[in-house]
Amino acid sequence: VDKRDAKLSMAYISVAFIALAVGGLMGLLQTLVRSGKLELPGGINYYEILTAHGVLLGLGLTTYFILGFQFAAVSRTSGTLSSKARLSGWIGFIVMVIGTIFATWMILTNKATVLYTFYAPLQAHFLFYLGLTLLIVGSWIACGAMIATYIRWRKQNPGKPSPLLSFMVVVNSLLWIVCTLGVAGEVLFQLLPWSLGLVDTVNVLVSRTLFWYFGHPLVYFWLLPAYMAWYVIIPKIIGGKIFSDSLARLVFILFLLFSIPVGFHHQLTEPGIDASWKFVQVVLTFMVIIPSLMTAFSMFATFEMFGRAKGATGLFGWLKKLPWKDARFVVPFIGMVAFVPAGAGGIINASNQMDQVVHNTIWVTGHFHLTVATTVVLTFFGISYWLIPHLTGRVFTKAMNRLAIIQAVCWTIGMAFMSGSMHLEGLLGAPRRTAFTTYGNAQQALDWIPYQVAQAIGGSILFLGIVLIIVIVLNLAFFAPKGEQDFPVGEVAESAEKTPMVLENWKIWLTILAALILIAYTVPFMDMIQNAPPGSKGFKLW
Ligand code: HAS
Repeated sequence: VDKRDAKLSMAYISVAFIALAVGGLMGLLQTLVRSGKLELPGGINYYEILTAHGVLLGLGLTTYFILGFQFAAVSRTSGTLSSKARLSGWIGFIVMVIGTIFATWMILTNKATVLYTFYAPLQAHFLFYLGLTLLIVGSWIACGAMIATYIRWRKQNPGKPSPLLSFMVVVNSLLWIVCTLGVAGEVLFQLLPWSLGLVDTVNVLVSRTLFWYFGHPLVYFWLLPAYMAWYVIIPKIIGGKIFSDSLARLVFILFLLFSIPVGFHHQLTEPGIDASWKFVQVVLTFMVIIPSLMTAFSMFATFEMFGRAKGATGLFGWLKKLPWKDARFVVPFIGMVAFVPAGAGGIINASNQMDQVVHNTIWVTGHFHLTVATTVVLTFFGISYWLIPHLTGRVFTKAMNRLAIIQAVCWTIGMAFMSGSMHLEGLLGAPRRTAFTTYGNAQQALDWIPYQVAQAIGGSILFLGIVLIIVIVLNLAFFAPKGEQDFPVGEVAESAEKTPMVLENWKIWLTILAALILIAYTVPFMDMIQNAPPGSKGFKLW
């Protein structure tokens, strides 16, 4: 990666790790408070730190890391950014940082204690919403710069399939732009005017629906960069080949199509949405599971092909041939393994009847600590181990490699305790998002306490994991020996079929995407506006 692009990429990644350090500390405090082992000093309230934890990690760490990684990926595979694209990258970054400062300031002063899902009826100070708007606008500018670099490559190489990693970045950027339109609409037309006192009421159902139109694809915006690493980077690290370029592209296109029109699966218990529309979106949710199953297949194929080429025999002999001492492989691999139960949990959530049991219980919190906080985050750590030294002109030493494996083991044990007990406690009916209470010593609530203590133990082990990753990142950024660290990009296996160009025909995919969104949302949205509660004003949006 060109040095100037490396600086840009590092700027984003640095903010991501600052968000991890602060957000992680909030997480530790939270598990201790919830288990009844700690009372927060100075009148700080539990929901304030819960909001800080969710926003800094769910929206801050992820978005900054992803954009930093994607800039490096585009620069590495589609060529050095043009000066205009790089400038846009920096403008996007500055706008995002200003937005993040506003939002964090409001949260830390208890003026935006609205949780990371921030939809109505909880209301925040308008500066919080302004901050979020800037965060989104900044990210659009950044994504625009990446897409422009891809377009330049395609113009220079007519008729050829683009580099796989750049293609994937474009899909994820498009997914992000289309899904953030929903939350931008919610913030601009509902939350900002409401927080400024320009309107008295807002339609809560519309607010929640616009949020979840964004909120579900958001989780795939987190997941796809991890998949980029699994498909393109991991094969090179292990010394193997990408199983199929076409399959990888098809998987990404399926995510683009099916990750957006599914927000209702977060609203299955929501009154005001007709059951038949929920059914339609649940069917689409099951469609979005398919590309993950294809990914599992593809990963197994890559590993098996590699192992057999190295002479492995028997059903699972190839497992022994994988580089178990290389943190760049092992850490994301643990993430992959975690995604097996995590994905199964997602399928449970998506099933209407079973969701009635787990919805709004701490099971859901357990689900997303396995998906985003284990699968995705461990893969991001695995990426950092080669990306940061690559960008800073240093090397990932053997000592750091050892520490990275210890870090991952620590993370896995901590998360097993924390997320495992969250799942079990959820099945016993414990609600999510509540501070410590025994509900007047009700027996059911007393039965939850051992699980909450287990969560606190897991949370403390995880915090040790955060300290270790910060030590490693600081080492890679400032102290590791100078040298050259490779940015690994895999090659496609000779046996793979030629990539059909239709996979890069954006007109087709964006048209289908628009049609799916319109089918899934138009009628229910009209219902929500027509049936708006009495007292609603204007376009009945508020
Ligand atoms: Fe989810 C709630 C359904 C995936 C994140 N989810 C959430 C929330 C978050 C979140 C943050 O339908 C909470 C939102 C809130 O605050 O309210 N989720 C799904 C489904 C999937 C899914 C169907 N979720 C994710 C991912 C996330 C994420 C990914 C973050 C990155 N989720 C739901 C639903 C709810 C929900 C409902 C709402 C619940 C409610 O009531 O509120 C699917 O995409 C999952 C498919 C995945 C698989 C796994 C494939 C396995 C692979 C690994 C291969 C392993 C290898 C190595 C090769 C089918 C690819 C193995 C080696 C060995 C040796 C074993």
